[in-house]
Amino acid sequence: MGGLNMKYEFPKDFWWGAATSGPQSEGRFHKAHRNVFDYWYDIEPEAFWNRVGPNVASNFYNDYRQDIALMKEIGLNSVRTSIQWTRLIRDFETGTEDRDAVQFYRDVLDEFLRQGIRPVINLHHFDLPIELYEKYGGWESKKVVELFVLFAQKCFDLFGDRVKDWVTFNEPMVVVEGEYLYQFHYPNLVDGKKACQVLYNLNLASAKAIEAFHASDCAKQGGRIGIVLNLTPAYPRSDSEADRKAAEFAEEFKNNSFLYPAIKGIFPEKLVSVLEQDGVLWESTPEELEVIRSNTVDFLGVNYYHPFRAKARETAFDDGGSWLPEKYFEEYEMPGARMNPYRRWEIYPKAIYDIAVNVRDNYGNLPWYIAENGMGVEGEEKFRDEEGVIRDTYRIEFLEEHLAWLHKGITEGSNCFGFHMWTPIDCWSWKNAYKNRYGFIAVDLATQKKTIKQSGHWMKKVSRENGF
Ligand code: BGP
Repeated sequence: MGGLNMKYEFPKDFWWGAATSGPQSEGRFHKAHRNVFDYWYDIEPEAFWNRVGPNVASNFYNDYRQDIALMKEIGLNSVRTSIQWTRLIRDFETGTEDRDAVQFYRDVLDEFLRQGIRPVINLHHFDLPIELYEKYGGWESKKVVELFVLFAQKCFDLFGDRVKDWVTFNEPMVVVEGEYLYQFHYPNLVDGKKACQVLYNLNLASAKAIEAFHASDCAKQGGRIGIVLNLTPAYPRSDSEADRKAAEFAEEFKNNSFLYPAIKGIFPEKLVSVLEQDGVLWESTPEELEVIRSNTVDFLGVNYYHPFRAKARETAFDDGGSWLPEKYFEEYEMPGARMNPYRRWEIYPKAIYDIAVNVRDNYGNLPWYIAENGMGVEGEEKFRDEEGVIRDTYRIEFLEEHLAWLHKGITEGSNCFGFHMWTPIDCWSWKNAYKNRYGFIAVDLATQKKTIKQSGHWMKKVSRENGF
C-alpha cells in the first residue's frame, strides 16, 4: 500500500535493501588465510587511507546480531553480503571447510532469516586468497578457476538450505582494472595482455560456478544465481563519428565484456576482433566457450555509481608500453559535470534509466536489480545534530533522484525487482578505508558504536510504503 501523497510507487515485493561484503564488514577475526588486501595491508599499511586496514572493519564478526537488528530497524527486506573464501576454506586444493567459519556463516544467515531479511550471498568481492596469487598467478590461471568452483560448490552445499539468491562475482571488471591496468588493487600491475586473460578467466569462473549451481539441490529447490556488474554507461563527448567510436569501444570493453557472456553466453564480436588484431586476445578452448555459452545468469545485479564520458584520442597512444583499452579512447572531463567532490565521481542519475532501457531492449529484459548505488561522503560527523543523528539530506536527495529515474524505467517495462544501496553500515572500503562513508548507519571507529543516520529513517519509510 502506498502512502497518500506518494509519487513513485514500486512493484509488489520490491527489494529494498543494501549491500556490503565479508572482507569489508567482518574484520579478520579467526580467519585462517589472507586475501590479497589483507596481505597488501600487512606489507604496506601506508597505501591505505589513514593506515586503516581490514583487521577490525565494522566488527560484523562480533556484532552481527546487533547489526542485523539495526538493518531490520531501518526497514531493509534484503541484504547482500559475501562469504569469504579465505574464511570458509581451510585447504584450497581440496575445498575442506573451516568448522568455525561454517558455524559463523550459518549463525549469520539464521539471524537474517529470523529477522525476515532475505540474504543475497556473493562468492567473490575482490578477495582472492594471496596463496593462490603466489602459487598460480591468481585469476591469470585456470587452475584458480577450478579452485573457485570447488569453493562455490561448498557454499551451495553448506548454505543452500538458507540462501535462495546467489551471486558469483561482484564487479569482476574492477579486478581486471585494479589488479592489471590502473594499479589500485594488489598486485598493481600494468599488463594489458594479462588483463584480457583475467577478464576471460573471470567470465569462465562465473559460468562454471553457475553450471555447478544449476546441478545442485539448491537450484532444484528454487534457488537462482546471478552476477553483479559495475556498469558505467559510456557517453560520447559529441556526435562526431570519432567520439562515438571512442565511446563504443569503451562500452564494449568496460561493460559488454561481462554483460555479453553473463547474459548472452558469448563475447562481443567486435571486441574479440580488436583484441585479436592487437595480440592481446585470451587463450580459450572450444569446451570452455561452450560452458560459457550454456551457463548464463538467472538474474543480473547492477552497481551504478557514475557514467563514463569518452572522447576520441587527442594524443597518440604510447605503443611502447603495455596495451591498454585507452588505445581507442580518452576519458572526457565534461565541463560543468555535477560531481561528488569526495569521490570525484560524476553524479548522473539519468544513466540508471538508460541502463534499465538497455537491459530491457538488448538483454531480453532479464530480471535485474540495482545491487549498489550510493554516495560516499567524507567528514559526515559534522552533520550530526544534538540528538546524535547524522543529517545526511544530500544522500536522501541523491537516492530519490536515482530512484525516480529507475521508476521511469520500470514504468516503461524494464524488469527491475529491487534497489540496494551501498551500504547498510559504514564499512571499510579498500584503499579508501573509512575516508568516504556510504552507510544508512554510521560507525564510530574508536568505539564501534553504530547509529542510524537520517537516511536510515528515510529508508524505513520508503520500504514500508514501497515508494516515496
Ligand atoms: C564498489 C564496490 C564496493 C565499495 C564501493 C565504494 O565498487 O563494490 O566494495 O567499495 O564501490 O567504494 P569507494 O570507497 O572506493 O568509493
